[in-house]
Amino acid sequence: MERALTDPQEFQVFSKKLFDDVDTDKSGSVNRRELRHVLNAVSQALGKPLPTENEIETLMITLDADRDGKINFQEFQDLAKVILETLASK
Ligand SMILES: [Ca+2]
Repeated sequence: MERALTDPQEFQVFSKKLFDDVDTDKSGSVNRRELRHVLNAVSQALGKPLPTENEIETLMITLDADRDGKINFQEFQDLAKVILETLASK
């Protein structure tokens, strides 16, 4: 998985797979419920406290560059990068 940090092609594969996993209703975008779900899973994997609703809201606003209330694949890649770096540095 660490290769995805340095290899853009590997990163594409990693982020696409993660996006598909997170987008459980296969709508093509990630809503707040799905975002909360993945953040909870990552927090649990790291043994950290679960994110608060405020933190989820803030992240949602930060990621949602086109302000349509959903995170599309383009927008999701920023989060995928953070998740990858976090898990890799564990
Ligand atoms: Ca969006």
